[in-house]
Amino acid sequence: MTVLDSFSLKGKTALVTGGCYGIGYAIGKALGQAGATVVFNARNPGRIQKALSDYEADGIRAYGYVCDVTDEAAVQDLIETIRKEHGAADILVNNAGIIRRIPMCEMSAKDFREVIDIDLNGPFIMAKAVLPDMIKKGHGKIINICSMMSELGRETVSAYAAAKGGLKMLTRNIASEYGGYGIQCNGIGPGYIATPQTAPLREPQADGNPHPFDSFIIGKTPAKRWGTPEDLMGAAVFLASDASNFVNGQILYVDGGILAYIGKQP
Ligand code: NAP
Ligand code: GCO
Repeated sequence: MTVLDSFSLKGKTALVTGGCYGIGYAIGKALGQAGATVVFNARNPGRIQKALSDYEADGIRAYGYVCDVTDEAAVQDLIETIRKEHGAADILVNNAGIIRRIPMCEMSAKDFREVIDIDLNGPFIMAKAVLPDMIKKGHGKIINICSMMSELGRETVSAYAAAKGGLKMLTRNIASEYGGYGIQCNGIGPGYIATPQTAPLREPQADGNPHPFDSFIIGKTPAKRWGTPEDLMGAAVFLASDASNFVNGQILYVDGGILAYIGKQP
């Protein structure tokens, strides 16, 4: 086997949560291109149908299911369906997530709980559902999509940062608790990526000037650009494949250098 063979996902079943568009779609496409059978879930049936057409157009064999990652019974049904129809998931990518940008003192506990539920409880529920099959098989890959906010705070994203910080530690704990079963759990920490989730931060102003946050991020990123979902594809294939069998509990930041850079003197 050559080192390139170790990146192959042929014969593997990969489950990507929130795999309809954005980062999840790019990761699903990458795992499919590497040979995996791609299964994905989301809440919106119309978006799932659109994504199935997109995967087909991209030459990827994919299967989509309506399932909310916070609904434990629905998740158990999903995992059983995948096991029956495609074989137990070998790879889980916990990608599904939301954000609420509200100053903390104005944020309701309901809003805070909803973000924590989807962004942290959801990955727990999904990982707990796939681990028994991975333990039986003696191998498995769990990839949690973390964030700059796993390491940094900023105004208005208290719930999201708390969730993504927790997700970093959930990643390390799964790695610690199940590494002995041939299972690796790692994270990908994207920088600022151009997707629907960050569209409000990039919309040009009424006078045609760039959004101040757009300019801020480009200034804070050594690469001097926003990332694209495609920038994450290689990291996803690496962490989903045998090439990373001795990598466990790590967060791989794909951020154009933001976390390394203090920023330019004004
Ligand atoms: P996005 O464009 O908002 O897409 C989110 C996806 O998650 C959608 O497919 C959505 O579909 C699904 N989803 C949301 N809640 C769900 C639930 N309860 N159950 C199942 N699916 C659910 O987000 P994105 O920018 O691609 O980000 C994807 C992940 O990367 C998120 O975890 C995000 O926090 C993280 N991230 C993003 C960036 C960035 O700059 N964009 C950077 C770092 C990390 P439905 O609404 O149909 O369910
Ligand atoms: C924000 C952004 C970020 C990105 C991402 C950065 O409002 O600051 O949405 O949180 O989504 O998580 O890594």
